[in-house]
Amino acid sequence: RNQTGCTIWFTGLSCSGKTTISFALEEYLVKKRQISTYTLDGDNIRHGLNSNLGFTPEDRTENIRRIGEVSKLFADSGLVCLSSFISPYYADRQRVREIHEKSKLPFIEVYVKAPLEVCESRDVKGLYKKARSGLIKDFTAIHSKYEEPPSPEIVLETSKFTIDECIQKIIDYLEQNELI
Ligand code: GGZ
Repeated sequence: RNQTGCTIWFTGLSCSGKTTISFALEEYLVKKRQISTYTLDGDNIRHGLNSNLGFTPEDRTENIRRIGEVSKLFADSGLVCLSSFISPYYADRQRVREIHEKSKLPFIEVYVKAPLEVCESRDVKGLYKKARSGLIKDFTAIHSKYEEPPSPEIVLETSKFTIDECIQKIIDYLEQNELI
């Protein structure tokens, strides 16, 4: 299949479920549909390309700007690029969207939505606890703002639906828009 690439951009709080959903979707696309994907997340970006950036507002903006450019390149290569970052600022996400639109590459913003209380109770890495006790500063939703996307392509409420239901919603969108 001569695949047209796109970027699926997951935004949401720490522990909202971005990585879990993106991995489940990747497994479905690769194994069930033989569609090539590439995942960008904190693990492969914040330790490499963006290892000089922290969590000040300026650094987050630069983090997202670079990731947006890289996502566009992967999408342009024909892959489904799965990018999972808190990406807390509306203007930064809009800029990534514009970068894609300029290159006529589809950009699908997925808001992975869960109440702070739920994210905090999951606390997979214990970072909320550290943020509450002051060991981590500038933590998103504790001392640093998260701007909800006003018009994302897809909203996934991870505290109300299963992972399979969430990825099905993305699959339906991709099929309806002839992206897969
Ligand atoms: C938010 C932080 C912070 C602060 C470290 N604020 O749950 P995680 O651990 O695995 O995901 C979070 C990740 C966020 O990095 P992003 O590149 O996605 O952020 S942004 O889009 O805002 O640039 C969390 C960890 O890094 N982490 N310190 N202060 N998350």
